[in-house]
Amino acid sequence: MSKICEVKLVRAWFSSYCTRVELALKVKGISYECIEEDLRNKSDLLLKQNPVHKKVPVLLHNGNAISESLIILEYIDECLKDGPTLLPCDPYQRAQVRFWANYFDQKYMSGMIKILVTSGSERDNAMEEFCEMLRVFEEGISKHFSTLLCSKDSIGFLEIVVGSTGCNYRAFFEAVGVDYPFEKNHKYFSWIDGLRECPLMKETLPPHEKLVAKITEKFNFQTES
Ligand SMILES: N[C@@H](CCC(=O)N[C@@H](CS)C(=O)NCC(=O)O)C(=O)O
Repeated sequence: MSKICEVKLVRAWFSSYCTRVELALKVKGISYECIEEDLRNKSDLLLKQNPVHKKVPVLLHNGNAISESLIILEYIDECLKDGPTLLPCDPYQRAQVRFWANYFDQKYMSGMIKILVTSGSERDNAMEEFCEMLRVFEEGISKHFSTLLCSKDSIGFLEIVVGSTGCNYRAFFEAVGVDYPFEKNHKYFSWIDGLRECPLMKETLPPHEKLVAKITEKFNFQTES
């Protein structure tokens, strides 16, 4: 980042897109200030700094606003050349990381929401689609990054994108009361469980119980009596 380094993050505590940005800033060793946003009553700051999507996260760097989590991660990586890099140096590896990060970004949350909002056979179908999506992801990353699924120590671009969202899976399934066939995506879930144990992930992910309550409230689940 440039010399006058003022970094602020407009965020919502439960947003995995915001967790991504916080993880990236921490990996790079950049200190930042959080501005918590109430998404039910959006602030003038958010509306002014992200007038197109009106969503968090927004990174404010010396007064310049950057939106969209994947773009923010690349911005952070490019601005601070010293220290660990988030994307690999090799262009082909970098392209693969971007490809699988995009795949996960486009498919994971929409697939998860389909499970949350359906029931009966529709939910069974949604879960099957989700399993298949994760199977393709698992196979793709095993092929391109042979050691990735066994490693939980280094955190780069893909671990940030996948871990920030994927590490919360228990909260989603607990809120909905879903009995998910974890054995079908065994490699993926053991990698995610390992990632969840990284100190940086642990301190940055939203608290489990608070997240379960938020998801339950958002999707209006009835507790079975
Ligand atoms: N593609 C965006 C997604 C960001 C996003 O969906 N943020 C949600 C919070 S998790 C939001 O601000 N929602 C407010 C709204 O939809 O009005 C990114 O990667 O940053």
